[in-house]
Amino acid sequence: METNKTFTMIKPDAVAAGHIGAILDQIIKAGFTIKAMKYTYLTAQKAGEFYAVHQGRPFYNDLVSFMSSGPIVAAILEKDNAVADFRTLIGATDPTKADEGTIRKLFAKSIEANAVHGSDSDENAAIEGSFFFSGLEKF
Ligand code: RTP
Ligand code: MG
Repeated sequence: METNKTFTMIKPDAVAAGHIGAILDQIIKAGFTIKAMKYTYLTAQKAGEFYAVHQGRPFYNDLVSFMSSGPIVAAILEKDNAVADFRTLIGATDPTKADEGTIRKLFAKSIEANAVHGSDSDENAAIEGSFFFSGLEKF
């Protein structure tokens, strides 16, 4: 299991608000290397599969429609301690609880439209990266 990679999405709210460049800038300045990246779109079915772990939670249906409401940027990132360091960089799920200077504090609109996704474990980072990228696209 690799411990130096994580997976992220810039979510539809942040793409629509024109924050792709500013968010990538923060990610790179924090020491992450972009290993793979694409500008793409999740259908409701694909969003449902991606967030299947949350099926049954009260926010699941809204989350699926939000995540399929517009284009996203998906990327695999590399850094020592990538999963934990990236979650520190993005801040708490609820932007009102996120630390100053974090990506969600700066760019998130709400607990749902919270600008970015970050994997929560090395195992999920590998699963989520493979959801979007083939072996050929990962180097
Ligand atoms: P993510 O998976 O997107 O990186 O976010 P996270 O770990 O911080 O939060 P998680 O608990 O995994 O929730 C996934 C996403 O669902 C939306 N959410 N909405 N309305 C709500 O109470 C609520 N709670 C979560 C957010 O978009 C959250 O990032
Ligand atoms: Mg999560």
